[in-house]
Amino acid sequence: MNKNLLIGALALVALVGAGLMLWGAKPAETPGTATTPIERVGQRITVSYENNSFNPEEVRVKVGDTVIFDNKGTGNIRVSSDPHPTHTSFPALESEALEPGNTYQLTLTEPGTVNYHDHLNAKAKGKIIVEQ
Ligand SMILES: [Cu+2]
Repeated sequence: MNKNLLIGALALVALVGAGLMLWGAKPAETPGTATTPIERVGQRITVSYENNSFNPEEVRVKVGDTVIFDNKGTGNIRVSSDPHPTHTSFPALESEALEPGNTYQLTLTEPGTVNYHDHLNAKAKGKIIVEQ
């Protein structure tokens, strides 16, 4: 008799315990505290060409970022990788002739350093440092 009572009591405790666990497993609803993972999406970095030079001359970007060359000068430019005039160090960086007001953009997909110049004014130089 006492033994049956004890078993019954234990079963009740177990049931209540399971019920509490289920209750506790319900997600707490706290509006406004939801967090979204912060992901660094591709940034867009602008390099202006003005007064016969690139500004800034050196930019540091991450893989996946896009560099936009903006011709704010008064004549055409052509952005090409070094060395002048063969442009063999980074062939992906090679614009058409850009008239004033036009832009050329390039997305960097690998870490490394890209040296470039204005092919129509090869003294104007610049550098893109791409980090992982
Ligand atoms: Cu050149």
